Amino acid sequence: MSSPATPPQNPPSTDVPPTIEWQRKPAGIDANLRDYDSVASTFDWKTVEREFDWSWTQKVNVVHEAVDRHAVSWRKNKIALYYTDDDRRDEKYTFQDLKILTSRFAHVLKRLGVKTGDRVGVFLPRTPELYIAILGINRVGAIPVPLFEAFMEQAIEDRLGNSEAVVCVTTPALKDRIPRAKLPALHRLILVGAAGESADHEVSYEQAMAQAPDWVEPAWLTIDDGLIIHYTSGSTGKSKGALHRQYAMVGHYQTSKWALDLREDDTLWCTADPGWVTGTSYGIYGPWTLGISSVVIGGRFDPDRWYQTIQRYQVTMWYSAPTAYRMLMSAGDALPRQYDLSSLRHICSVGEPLNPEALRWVRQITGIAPHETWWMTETGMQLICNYRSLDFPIGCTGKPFPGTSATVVDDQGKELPPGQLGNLVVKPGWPSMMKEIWNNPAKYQEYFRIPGWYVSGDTAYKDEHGYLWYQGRADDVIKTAGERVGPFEVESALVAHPAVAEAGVIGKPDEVRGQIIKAFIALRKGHQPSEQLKQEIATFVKNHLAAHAAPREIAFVDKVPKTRSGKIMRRVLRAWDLGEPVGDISTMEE
Ligand code: 6R9
Repeated sequence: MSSPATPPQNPPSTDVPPTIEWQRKPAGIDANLRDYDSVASTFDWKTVEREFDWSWTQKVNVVHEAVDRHAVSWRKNKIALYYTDDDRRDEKYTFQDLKILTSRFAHVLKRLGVKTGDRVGVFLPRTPELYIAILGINRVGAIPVPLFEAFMEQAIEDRLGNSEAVVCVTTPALKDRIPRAKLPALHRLILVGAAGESADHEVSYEQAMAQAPDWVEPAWLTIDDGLIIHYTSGSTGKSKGALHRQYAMVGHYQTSKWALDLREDDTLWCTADPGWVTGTSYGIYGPWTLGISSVVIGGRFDPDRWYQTIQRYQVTMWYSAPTAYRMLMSAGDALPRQYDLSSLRHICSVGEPLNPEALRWVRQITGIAPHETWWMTETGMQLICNYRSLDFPIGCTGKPFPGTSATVVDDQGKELPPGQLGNLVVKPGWPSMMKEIWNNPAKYQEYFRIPGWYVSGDTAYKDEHGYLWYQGRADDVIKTAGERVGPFEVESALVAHPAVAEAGVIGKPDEVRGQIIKAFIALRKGHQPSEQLKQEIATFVKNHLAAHAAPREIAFVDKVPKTRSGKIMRRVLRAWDLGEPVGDISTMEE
């Protein structure tokens, strides 16, 4: 591989180059993780296991650790979840409330015959019912399959079909996107907010919950049993289901403690939707196994509401994504000044690299520098982070979480010296590592193609102080507004449009969204390029796959460049986009 675009940076004490700024830890810091270096050299995950009741009862279920044990402790009346949609709903749920509601929901599932190990789809807007459903599914030992609210029919069919979900929890507004005729395993829908009687094979959530008892004992599992499946995208093929096991809670718990630095009196606002892994690892399992209060807001992104949320709930720990920080930044400096943001004591960022400009801006308006956390759907938990108790060079991704070992290697697995760009890899065996790719052992094996390592698909280098610097993806996976999109899924949706003969999709760099989706399209005979057709094609993808997966830019081309074996040469598309020379195209067809 070539050398990195940005050279590694120098130490803080000597020869600080003008381009690098060190973020100093706050004076008198009292972080949960006090001394990174000494902890990182001695830490043993076994010590964390002791924080869970199952370590001595041998009876495992995340709902016991995240809800039930708090409901019989002094945390019984502590607020677990604050919820508002600023419109119709404004609610609070204690740990005791969650115990009752997730018990009732577990009962509803049991009555429908849902058993340990079954998969249950959760296709809901961000409401309390989404959280209750996920933990209710966990209570019966079944495996939740969250489906992002914006998904359309094709995306739903792929995910519910692959997981062979037996039940799906949804709403009357969303249910038409579930193609039941194509999903033979799916025998019931549970509808939240259905008015009146439900149709055949449909159960009213409200009616069923009203008749259910307040206590259902969790199904007792082992640490290797399923916790959740999150579907995610690769550069080839359809989305794949990363199955996590119950033991992942050990990783969620400890990273919430040391990277998010959560404490008893914190109020966490993790802005991610549980349709994505951040919304469950750090919106459910991490904070609640720790017994922390969490804020959730429904509805669309709106800068005013976001600041309002911090002020109203006195949010102390804010976990969000670079695109959100950049969108707030583009809404201007005057707006945040109208709010009291002084409750904040820690901020973290995830999903894409946080550019120094956005970091500095957040620091300027809140007084706190966002700390990077790097991880993936497949890793289940944060693996490379900046920590409150550690200085860090602005722009770096951070250091490996204690007890894990992320590093940079060449294609043979040899560790590279500082400054050399290579594959970002992790030594397998951290607690939240995915257990399998659902129904696809071959895909799972691909992650371990460099012997001895989990291969992330990202490229990075290490500097001489041990900080890792994310540099990009080694494959064609797109991150747009923090959401991971596989080009193949978008291309498949595009070619389903009657005017499209061939399509190739890339991520194009974008100042706010990190990347946007750009499609190169060759039209079928008889179709003429036009702005109107571009609109029509983009809308088609929006309606079939998801709004965030629709191309924001379309270019019409005579032919989409392919290798002789028919693989789309996205490298050539990227060069076309930048107006750069295409390089070696000797493998191109004709
Ligand atoms: C949690 C999540 C994973 C990919 C990952 C990388 C990118 C995530 C990042 C980051 C730079 C960070 N990514 N965190 N890149 N800095 N702090 O985002 O999971 O949706 O599976 O995406 O996101 O490219 O490989 P997921």
